[in-house]
Amino acid sequence: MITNRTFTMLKPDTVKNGNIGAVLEKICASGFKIIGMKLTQLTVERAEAFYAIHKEQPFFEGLVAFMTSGPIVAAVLEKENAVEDFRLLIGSTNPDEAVEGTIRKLYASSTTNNAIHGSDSDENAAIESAFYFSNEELFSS
Ligand code: IDP
Ligand code: MG
Repeated sequence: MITNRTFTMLKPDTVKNGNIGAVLEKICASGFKIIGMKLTQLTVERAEAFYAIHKEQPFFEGLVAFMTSGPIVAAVLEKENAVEDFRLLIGSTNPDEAVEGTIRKLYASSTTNNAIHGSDSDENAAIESAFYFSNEELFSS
C-alpha cells in the first residue's frame, strides 16, 4: 500500500471562480508535489460512480449535479503522510466549521460547493487516483 500519495479534485466552483492558481499555490507551498494533473469534466455516470458510497444520502443528487456542472482539476499528490496532511490542509466538509486558513475556509461557499476533494484513506487514494490516471501518467520520483 502506497502511503505517501493522495488524490484531489479542485471542484467546479474552484475552476469557475478563477481559484485554480491560488489553490495549487497553497498545495505546493504546503509541501505536496504534483505527480499527475488534468483538467476534465465528470459525466453523471462517472460522478455517481465516484461518489457511490453516498448514493443513499439526501445530498447525493445535488452533489452529482454540482460535480458535473463544469470542469474540475484532478491531481495526484505526493508527500510524507499525504492523506492525513492533505485533509488538514483542506479543512472540514462544511466550510463554516473549517479552521481559518484551510482551503475550504478560504474558497468554499457551502457544504456541497466546498471547493476541493481529498481522499480519506490510503486505500481510497489509490482507488480514486486510478479513476483518473494510469500508472504511466504519474511522474513519481
Ligand atoms: P469530504 O469531501 O469532506 O470527505 P464526504 O462526507 O466524503 O466529505 O462527502 C463528499 C462530498 O459530498 C462533500 O465534499 C460535499 O461536497 C458533499 N456533502 C457531504 N455532506 C453533505 C451534506 O450534508 N450536505 C450537502 N453536501 C454534502
Ligand atoms: Mg470523503
